[in-house]
Amino acid sequence: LKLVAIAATVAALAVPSALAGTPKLVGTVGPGFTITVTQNGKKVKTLKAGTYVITVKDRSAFHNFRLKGPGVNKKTSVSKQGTTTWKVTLTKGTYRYVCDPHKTIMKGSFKVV
Ligand SMILES: [Cu+2]
Repeated sequence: LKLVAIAATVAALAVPSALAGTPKLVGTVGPGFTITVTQNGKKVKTLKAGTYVITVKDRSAFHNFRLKGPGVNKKTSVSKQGTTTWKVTLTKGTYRYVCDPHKTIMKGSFKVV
């Protein structure tokens, strides 16, 4: 039992350590009609090209979060809530994030340089 517990601990640590040093972003949608992408609590306007870990917080059962741009088109489910983590490689260009059902009002973008 002790060995199992140690193995489980090692497995749990393996994923975060592999991503250590990777810049973090947070995408949040809902519970109201809001959608944001932040880094260290500030709205993202420009980023350097590279690999990022984005934690997506989908806080509504009638919104979703989609990130779309060069090489990336990922989304959460409209009907589900929860937190998801994506590892994305961002290259030069414009990335847009939207809530698909309300994309005319729930949208934003940032540039990767
Ligand atoms: Cu929406």
